[in-house]
Amino acid sequence: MELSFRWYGKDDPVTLQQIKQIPDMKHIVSAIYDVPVGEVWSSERIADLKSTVEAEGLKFEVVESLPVHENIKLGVSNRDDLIENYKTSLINLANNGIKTITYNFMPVFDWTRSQLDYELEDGSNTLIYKHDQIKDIDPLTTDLNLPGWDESYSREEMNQLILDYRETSEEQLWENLTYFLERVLPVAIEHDVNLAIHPDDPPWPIFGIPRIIKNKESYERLLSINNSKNNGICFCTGSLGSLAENDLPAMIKTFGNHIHFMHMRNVKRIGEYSFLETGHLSKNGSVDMKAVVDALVDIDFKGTIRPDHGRMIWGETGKAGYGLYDRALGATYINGLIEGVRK
Ligand code: CS2
Ligand code: MN
Repeated sequence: MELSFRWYGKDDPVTLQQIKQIPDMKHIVSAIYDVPVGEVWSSERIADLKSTVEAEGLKFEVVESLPVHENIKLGVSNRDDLIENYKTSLINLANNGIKTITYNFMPVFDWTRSQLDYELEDGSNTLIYKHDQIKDIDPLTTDLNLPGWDESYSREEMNQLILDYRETSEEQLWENLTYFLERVLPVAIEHDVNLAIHPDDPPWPIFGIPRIIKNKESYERLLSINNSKNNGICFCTGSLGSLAENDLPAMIKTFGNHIHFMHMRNVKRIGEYSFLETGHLSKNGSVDMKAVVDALVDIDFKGTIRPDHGRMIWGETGKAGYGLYDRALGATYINGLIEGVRK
């Protein structure tokens, strides 16, 4: 298992030069952010990103994320064309040495929080999700915008999407994911690229919209679509850990060779369907991070790990959850756990 760091490209206030100074940092995880969702990532653009990363002595083998267009998730109109484009991007990525492609099947909203700068006792700021606050928000009338969400939709388009998803059942969403995987996976297998689905965050329905990648049963169903190791998982301890029923080490052992990418972060559950993001240490939150690493060593995990969201500390400003300092501390903590568990 090797350590990686998410980098948002040349506009990211965190630089590759800073990232490579984190002890034992080996990979950059990134994406092409200025190609609209649904269009093809050209081989030239991928090669360009790769050489930028490699010029700093880092590897680029994991993409996060190659986004799935809403029409594929909704299963409407031009989904076949969009799936063709997805396959072309996948082949272009494979030809450039990419081994793992992260994606998610979250309707409209990627990760969702009620506040991005909640102040912890030590004065740091963090992301928090309080269900009673989210419940009171009507996304049709409130201007919601969180980092990580696709900003290209107009208000009208967004509202239409929300209404369409409210008409979509969980079952329908599963059928649409199945339809997508049945077409994309053969190409992934042929080019030996791993797909890695990120769990829904939070792993329960929000705004009256279904969410399907939440727990052990979700992964069982995912693998029942196709049991090839290329039908893979991006295992996010923070997303999955916000649901108390999820026994993370047991899930890692069960789904072992399907896990290609680990997101390591801790969350503290603060009542039903509510949590805040803490520092990475086990003692800071509800996730036993050491037990997670134990399980990874146990399955002889060969994939890539990254520290996931960090708090904003030491006065750092920037993209909430994606500053340098706390994620670097997280990386170092993960290194320590791996060394300790292995010895
Ligand atoms: C989030 C997401 O937990 C996370 O990693 O920051 O943005 C996630 O990276 C994407 O949903 C993966 O597709
Ligand atoms: Mn994650």
